Amino acid sequence: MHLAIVLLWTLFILVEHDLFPHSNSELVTQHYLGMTYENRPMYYLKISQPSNKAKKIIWMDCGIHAREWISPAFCQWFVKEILQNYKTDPKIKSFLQNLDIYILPVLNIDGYIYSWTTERLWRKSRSAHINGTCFGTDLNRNFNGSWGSIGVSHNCSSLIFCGTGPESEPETKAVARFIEKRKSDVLCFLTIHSYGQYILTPYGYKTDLASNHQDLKAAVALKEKHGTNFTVGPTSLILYKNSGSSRDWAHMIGIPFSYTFELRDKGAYGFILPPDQIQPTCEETTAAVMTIIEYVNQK
Ligand code: ING
Ligand code: ZN
Repeated sequence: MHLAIVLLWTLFILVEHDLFPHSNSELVTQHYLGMTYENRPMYYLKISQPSNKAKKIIWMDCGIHAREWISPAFCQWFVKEILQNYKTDPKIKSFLQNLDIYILPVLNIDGYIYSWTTERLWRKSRSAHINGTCFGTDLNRNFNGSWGSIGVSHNCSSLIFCGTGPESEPETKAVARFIEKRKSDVLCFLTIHSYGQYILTPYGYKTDLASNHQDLKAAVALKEKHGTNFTVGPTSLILYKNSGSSRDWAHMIGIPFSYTFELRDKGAYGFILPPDQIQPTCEETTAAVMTIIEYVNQK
């Protein structure tokens, strides 16, 4: 139940500092994105400083995989950090003049709830297939980027089942439709997973490098916090190939910067990250994401 602790604590901090969206409506607003398979509404948070200037968009989603509990915890932590510091931190102040940040705290809500109530290590969504004999699509294999070609399964009992077609799942479709509509304004697409301690760049489905591949200062900023080592590189070269990931898809439709984070740890505890690592993980990841935002803002 350790995530309950951090969630309650985050709520507590929000209340204590009077940081709930309603009281920060000049900075954070909540918007409807779509419905999950089990008919739960998906909401994203828009962090935006009012201005007449046209702004670019940073997208960040957490919790596309149910069991990766540190990921949704991080998205919430990140919003808290912005709210606590945007009035005083010159770096945040400055990038909020050019950028809006859109955050989806839990993409796979059905799977996330299932991992709390029924099966801690559930990964996929909860859609029913073949007359309800098997459940769940790997939403990070369901995007329309070389869909179904490599590093996937077409068998719905597999952990990496890619669905019955590109964007066959409502959660995938909701995110894809939203990004497509704004794609000329989206500067950077971030998607947060665990575990492994990587920052992964496109592509996953082929070994070609993204046109803008470069070493990121983000891993340096991350390590400065608590000494944690992260490896940076293209998925297909440093891990294994996969297709239909949101990161590849985002870059393929023309979004200049697209990264997958794999947060702590490297396998000692894996998905069951101990409570005492929640805060340091959120702190170091905040440093890395802030560095990426500054970097893409200067490009
Ligand atoms: N990893 C991601 C996954 O969808 C990934 C990203 C893809 C890593 C391919 C390595 C290779 O599998 C996790 N942990 O979900
Ligand atoms: Zn994952």
